[in-house]
Amino acid sequence: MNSFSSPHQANGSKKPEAIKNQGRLYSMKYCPFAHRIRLILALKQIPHDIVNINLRNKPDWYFQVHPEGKVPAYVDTDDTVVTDSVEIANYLDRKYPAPPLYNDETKSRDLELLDHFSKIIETFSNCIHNKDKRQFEEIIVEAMDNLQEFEQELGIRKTLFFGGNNPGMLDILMWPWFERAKALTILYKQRASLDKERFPNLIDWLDEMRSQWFVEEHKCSYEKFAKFIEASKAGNVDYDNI
Ligand SMILES: N[C@@H](CCC(=O)N[C@@H](CS)C(=O)NCC(=O)O)C(=O)O
Repeated sequence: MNSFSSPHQANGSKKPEAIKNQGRLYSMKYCPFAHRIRLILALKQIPHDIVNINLRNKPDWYFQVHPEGKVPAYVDTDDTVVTDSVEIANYLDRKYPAPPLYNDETKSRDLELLDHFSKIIETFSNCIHNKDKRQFEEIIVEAMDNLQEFEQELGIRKTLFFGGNNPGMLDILMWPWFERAKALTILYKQRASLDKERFPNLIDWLDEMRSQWFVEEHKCSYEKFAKFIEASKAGNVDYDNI
């Protein structure tokens, strides 16, 4: 069951049996943090199954896997449990080095940029949860300013991806938010897009990322993501039927 559409387990469900010689990702279909790990598992072709968790009605047994009941969590074949998407991503990269997702020259800058990207994640999350009370235009101006550094970095590296000729760790860890970004225009009923003059490198990057096989395989439509957010706010999210 490595389908990312496997039914979301709710309280009262029985914990699915582990499969021999396969790691397990605990996920939720629309979670961008879990999406990061699905991309890495796919790219590195790591044998695994996916168990989705109903985050509104978590199974009791899930708290033995992740004490806070969050996704993603990864349980390895030797029962090692790793939580937090960046930790899991680095764990998998160490254990399955092919293809490599960091290179020595850019690793420290990648980690710095990843840290700066958390500001964009925070802005996105505040927007979808209605915690940012500013006008949409004002939020977008700030987000674009924060993206400028990423545009410049691609210009300095002169490569299609932050990872070079192929997507690397930074590309993958940022992608889920770019794929969901247009959901904001549905939720706020206002248009926003990257300006061609200001963000030529990032626009090319988006096109290239979108056409990677492992990205296509795990595509999360922004329309469905917006529906998921609206249903979550209304308190009637049905994870398996959006
Ligand atoms: N820092 C964590 C964040 C994970 C996270 O916030 N996951 C959300 C779903 S997208 C979650 O599990 N929410 C349920 C909860 O907080 O109870 C990571 O990178 O894995």
